[in-house]
Amino acid sequence: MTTNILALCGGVGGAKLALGLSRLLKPAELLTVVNTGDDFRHLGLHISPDLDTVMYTLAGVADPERGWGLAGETWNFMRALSRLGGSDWFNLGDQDLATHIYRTQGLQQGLGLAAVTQSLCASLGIAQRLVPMSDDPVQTIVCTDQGDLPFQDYFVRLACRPRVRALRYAGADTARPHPDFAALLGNDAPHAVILCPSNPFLSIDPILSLPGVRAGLQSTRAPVIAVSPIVGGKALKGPAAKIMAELGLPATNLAIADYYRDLLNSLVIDDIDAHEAPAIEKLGIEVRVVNTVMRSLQDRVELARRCLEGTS
Ligand code: FO1
Repeated sequence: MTTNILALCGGVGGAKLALGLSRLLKPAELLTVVNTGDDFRHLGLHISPDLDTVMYTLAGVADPERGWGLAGETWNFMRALSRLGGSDWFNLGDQDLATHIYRTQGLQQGLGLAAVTQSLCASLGIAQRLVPMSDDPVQTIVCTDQGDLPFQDYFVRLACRPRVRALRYAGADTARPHPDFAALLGNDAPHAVILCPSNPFLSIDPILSLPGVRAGLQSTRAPVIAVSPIVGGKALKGPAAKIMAELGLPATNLAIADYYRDLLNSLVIDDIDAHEAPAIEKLGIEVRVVNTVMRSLQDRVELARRCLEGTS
């Protein structure tokens, strides 16, 4: 199979670009690798939030306001659980529950996460190839002023309030990248690698921490193109800018470029940040100035088209 484009992505922002790419490329031409550092076990279920978000987005069933979960969701289960005094800080919608139960059952039967994801994608009518970064567990741990926190505790339960000091990805040193992903890091290089506009620390770094991934991307002959998640000094969604400040980095595209410097050929930044282009180019990174704020499907497709420019 010829994979022309390898996309690495996390949740909401990454999913939007993955959707744009999927409208321009044939299913066989695109491999989307999704972060699983956010995965956790909750109420006995295996939850894979970023896989869910990308799947639901590609299937056209994601909730457009929240970005995660299903459109038209109902919350009877959560209300009932709450009345019983059960754990109600992480919201599992009535329909969404089916995904988590199906996944958990598949894993219990000995299927890997990639196989269960493939089956879920087929049921949702998704033709694009979507794989978890690894079948092996990796857990993003946020080291904060309130101690080391599992990702969803930091992100949802504590609403990203604790100050971040560092991040680590437990299990990443031994987790094996999905074989289709690993193949593209060797001789079978794609025409381009796209780092979606996902949080570098929470979504892309867990993928880069897997054995051989960073080195593979450093030495690949494919151009590596990142879409910056920072627009006008802020993250469009999520805590990227807050975390950058807490880690002593300015919330600028230049800081993003510098952070990915060892990997990057091109950085895609928003029109509003055009003034940053010369400083980024001084790092030896090509800059593409475009609209990166994806409000409509047309915005997603157009951003994907600009990412693919020059790749064939
Ligand atoms: N995000 C929230 O902010 N609150 C929630 O209660 C929540 C529930 C949830 C359930 C299933 C799922 O697939 C995702 C869910 N998310 C929720 C999103 C998720 O925690 C984050 O957006 C990602 O982990 C960050 O990319």
